Order: sequence, then structure tokens, then C-alpha cells
Amino acid sequence: MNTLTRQFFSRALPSATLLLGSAALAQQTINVGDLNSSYNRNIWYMSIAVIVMAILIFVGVSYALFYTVNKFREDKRSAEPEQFHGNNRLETVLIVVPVIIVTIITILAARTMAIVNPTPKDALHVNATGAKFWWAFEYPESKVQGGTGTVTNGNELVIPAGRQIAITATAKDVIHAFWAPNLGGQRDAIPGSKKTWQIDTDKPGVYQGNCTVLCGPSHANMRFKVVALPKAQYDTFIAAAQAYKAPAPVSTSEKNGYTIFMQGKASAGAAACLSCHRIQGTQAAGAVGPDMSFFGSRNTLGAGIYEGQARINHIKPWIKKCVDLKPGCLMPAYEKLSDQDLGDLQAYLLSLKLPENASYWGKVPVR
Ligand code: HEC
Ligand SMILES: [Cu+2]
Repeated sequence: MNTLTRQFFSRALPSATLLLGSAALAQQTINVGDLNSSYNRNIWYMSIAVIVMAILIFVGVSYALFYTVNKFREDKRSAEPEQFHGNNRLETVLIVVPVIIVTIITILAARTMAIVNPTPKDALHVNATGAKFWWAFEYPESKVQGGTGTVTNGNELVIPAGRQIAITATAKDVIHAFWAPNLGGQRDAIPGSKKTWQIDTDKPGVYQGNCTVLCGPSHANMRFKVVALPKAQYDTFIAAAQAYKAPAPVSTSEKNGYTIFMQGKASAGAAACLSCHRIQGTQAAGAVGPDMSFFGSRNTLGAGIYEGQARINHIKPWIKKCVDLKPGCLMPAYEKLSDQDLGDLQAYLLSLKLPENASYWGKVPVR
């Protein structure tokens, strides 16, 4: 058995958990049976009811079968059985019983949908927009202090634990789909359409999400993280994010990175990054690529394909030519920028940090 198969049997199967990731990438498990989410709980309770009914039916039918076979065994009754056509009573039973069963399942399903679908009044609203091959998460209720627009983050969705989150999904280019299995059901993100539904979890932690519609060559690389913080920590995060103004570049390296980001570098044929990326508190307001406002406080690169140290190691190669790291990546290559310039851009981007008490990584366990 190879490692992956062994892991599948030892970890994935017993807990109904699918294994995500490969040797090169950080491993994280996704679990559609995570009962810390009210959505998953409601579906699970309904499934139990249906499974119990199925077991009762199985036992009943098996009993009737064995009873009949035994009762009419040939050695007990050697005479030819009585011949008849039709049995109204039996036929009525065989119609009425399944109708009752199907009606009960229909009522259960309708009830579950009625519980799970309406948006609760006190839900926190988040807009999730899919684009090839990344996610924008925008908090329409959290206006930027003293500026225009609302708090936005790229590829990392921060939510409070213990509260319903109303996700409104849409897409910029083709159909994508939002799914964070531990937190609830999957929904399509369709250009020109807005769909709202709920996710939630009682348990603070970092959860895995993915685009689940084949949207192009990097569909499987269109990942995201959901970081569920305890309420007080979430409040600190969102308040700091509203008040956030990108720190001014300090070192010479950061200053050069800042200049290239805002103005490009004509001698290296480099277009300014600000036309596609936003940094809150600067003139950069592009929305073609992920928001970079707190890039230094994030832990992923390329919509979740690199994490932690691997992420830092891949920032320069990413800027230089991201299609080499991610098939179909729509960010232009910056191959003519010198290694120094790439390092300076990296230094500037990593300096874009939330205040330490408001940063959200490392505060809750990865689930
Ligand atoms: C034409 C638009 C465009 C320009 C110009 C552009 N980018 Fe991007 N950038 C993108 C897109 C689109 C993505 C998302 C690609 C993906 O993940 O598939 C991206 C992603 C990134 C990421 C990864 C973000 C994350 O958290 O995953 C970094 C870092 C980045 N760009 C840096 C830069 C820098 C630095 C420049 C300027 C030198 C720049 N970009 C110029 C469109 C652009
Ligand atoms: Cu997608």
C-alpha cells in the first residue's frame, strides 16, 4: 500500500474524512460530518431518521421473507398451494405503507430545509466572490474608517465562531463554487447571480475550503481558509481591519518595493501592481487580483497552494512568473524585474501587517 492509500484507510475512512493535500503541501483534513456546524448537525439528524427508517424497513421485509419461506416450505405442505389472483388487502397495504414512508421523509426534508435555508436576522454578512483562481471576501457591514469601501481580504475568510455567517456568493468570470465542508453546505458562485446561505461553527479553528466546480486549469488550486475566532478576538480583528491604514514603507528595500507596487518600473517593462491589487490606506484600489491590505498577516499564497514557510519561499517566484507555480494563473509575469526588485516587493508586501493583537493566525488550531 502506498502512503496515500494507507492514510486513506487509517485516517480518512474511520472518521468519514477526506484527506486533502500532498507531500509538498500542508495537510489538512476536511470533514463533512463535522457536527460543530449547525448546518451539518441538521442534515445529520435528518440522515439518522432516514437511516433508522431504512433499518426498520430492512428488518421488516427480511422478517416477512423468512416467515413466508418458512411457513410455506414444501416439506410442511406437500399439497399444491391454493391458487388465486389479486389480494386487495395486501395491495392496499403495499401502496399505503410506502406512501406513508415517503411522506414522512418529505416532511423531514422540508423541515430541515426550512431550518437551514432562511438567513437569520443576526447573521454576519460576507460577500464571497470567486475569480480565476482566487476568492475575495468582503464584509459589507464593516466600512473602512475615514475612507471609502468595506473591509476586504483575499483567500482567507475570518469569521466569529458561534454565529451564523450569511455568505453571498457570486463570481467574476466563470462558475465557481464555495465549499468549506466542516462549516456547512456547498453553493455555486455564478456570474451575475447572488446566492445567500449560511455557514457556521461552534469550534474556533482554521478550516479548509475549496472551489468545487471545474472552472479551469487551476480549479483544484482555488482554495481558501476559514479562520473561526472566538467572538472577542473576531471583534478585535474587524475593528483593527476597519481602522487599518497600510504602514508607510520604512527600509530602503520596502521603499523600493512600494514604488514598484504603486508605479511599476518602466525600465523592466513592469506594470504597476496597484491596477490589480488593493491596499487599504494607499492609492492602490485594484480588484482584478486578491486584496493585499494585510498580506503580511496572512499565511497562504496563491489561494492556499503554499502555506507558512513555503509561502515565504515562493513569493519571489510567484511575482516573477506565477504560471510556473499555478497553471492558468492570470497575473502577468514580471520576468525582467531583478532579484533585488523582487525581494524588495516581497519585503514591502510582508510589511503590510495588522496590529499583533488583531492578527488571526496562530491563535486557533488548524482543524
Ligand atoms: C493584471 C492584473 C495583475 C497585476 C498587474 C498584478 N497582479 Fe498580482 N495577482 C493577480 C491575480 C489575478 C492574482 C490571483 C491569481 C491566482 O491566485 O490564481 C494575483 C495574485 C497575487 C499574489 C498572491 C496573493 C495571495 O495571497 O494568494 C501576489 C503576492 C501578487 N499577486 C503580487 C503582485 C505584485 C507584487 C504585482 C506587481 C509587481 C502584481 N501582483 C501585479 C493579478 C495581478
Ligand atoms: Cu473555481
